[in-house]
Amino acid sequence: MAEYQLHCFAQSGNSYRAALMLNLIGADWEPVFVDFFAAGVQRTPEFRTDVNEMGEAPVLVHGAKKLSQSGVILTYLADRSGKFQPENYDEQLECLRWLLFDNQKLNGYLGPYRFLKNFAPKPDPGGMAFLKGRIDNSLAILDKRLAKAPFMLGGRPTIADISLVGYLYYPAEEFGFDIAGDHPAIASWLGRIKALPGWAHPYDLMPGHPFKRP
Ligand SMILES: N[C@@H](CCC(=O)N[C@@H](CS)C(=O)NCC(=O)O)C(=O)O
Repeated sequence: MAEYQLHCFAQSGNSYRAALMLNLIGADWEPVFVDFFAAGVQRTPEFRTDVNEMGEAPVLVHGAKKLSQSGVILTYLADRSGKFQPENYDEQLECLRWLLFDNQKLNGYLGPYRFLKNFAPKPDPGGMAFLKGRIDNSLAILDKRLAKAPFMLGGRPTIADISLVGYLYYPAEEFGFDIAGDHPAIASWLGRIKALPGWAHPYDLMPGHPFKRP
């Protein structure tokens, strides 16, 4: 058995943050498929009792430890490996600031938008327009920040970057707009992260691709 198990599925950008981090630090890990679409495993009482009371992927298992929330998983793996860590207290706070922004305002909207567009039967146009407005605003904030420095905290990548790329490598047609094409600083940054040893696309890293409609 590998040292780490990650409960995840290919379409989940939230899970991708953790899977990518495991790969970038060269961890010995294996995925555990969460059958999110066909079986809705994450909503079963068994999953909530045995895996994650919050009913979400990702979940990282490391021996007796079970961690959910990608920001917590990233922090744990950075602390253990000494890689992609914020370096001092000010950086820790700055990192946390971007993790929270990402979870609420960027991938927190981008994930549901892409889910509704691709996997839900009939998305409500008003709801989609609301989400798109929020996404555009957050992407502009990110693009402006990345125009100033190669990575979120400056000259080297940290878990803030690994969190923020959560949904950004999925194909443009899944969103119906081209994030990299419309945001030059984001595009260059995505290229820099893609060049890190161990980078892999979410569809190559986690089980469940291609998506089969249940
Ligand atoms: N803030 C959480 C978000 C996790 C999340 O929302 N995961 C989705 C899959 S991408 C999920 O499991 N949702 C549960 C459901 O819709 O039933 C994190 O970063 O880990």
